[in-house]
Amino acid sequence: AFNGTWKVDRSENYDKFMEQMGINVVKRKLAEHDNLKVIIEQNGDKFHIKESSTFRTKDIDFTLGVQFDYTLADGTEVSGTWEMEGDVLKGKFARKDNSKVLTTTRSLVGGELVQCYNYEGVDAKRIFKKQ
Ligand code: MYR
Repeated sequence: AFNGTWKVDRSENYDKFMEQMGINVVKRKLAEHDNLKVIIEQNGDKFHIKESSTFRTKDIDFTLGVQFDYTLADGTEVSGTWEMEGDVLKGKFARKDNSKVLTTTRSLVGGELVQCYNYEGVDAKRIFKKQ
């Protein structure tokens, strides 16, 4: 169901979220227009994701419930897991620099992919349209 090519369409409170993450204003302005695209391929418990944006392109492989490392576009390193709860993907990732936790979910809402983020009390959303 998550399979496909998803392009970011709009974001909610993403600037505040990035600010809470400690990202400076210059990078936040660039990140606002990052043209993020994620290609998701799910096979059972295994996911392959191709991420591309104005910052980089990156291939990510993970298995539900199995811890993996990931580096955010600004260089912040995290480690954590994705799990499936019903129709919702729930991710929990700890930053390696301060061990604080970023939680994120992916769900399908009205044909759009909605990714929610939380870090230290600040919530944000990015909404993707299928290509
Ligand atoms: C993936 O499934 O796409 C790879 C793993 C994602 C890990 C957590 C993603 C959080 C991204 C937050 C970006 C915020 C930039 C401050």
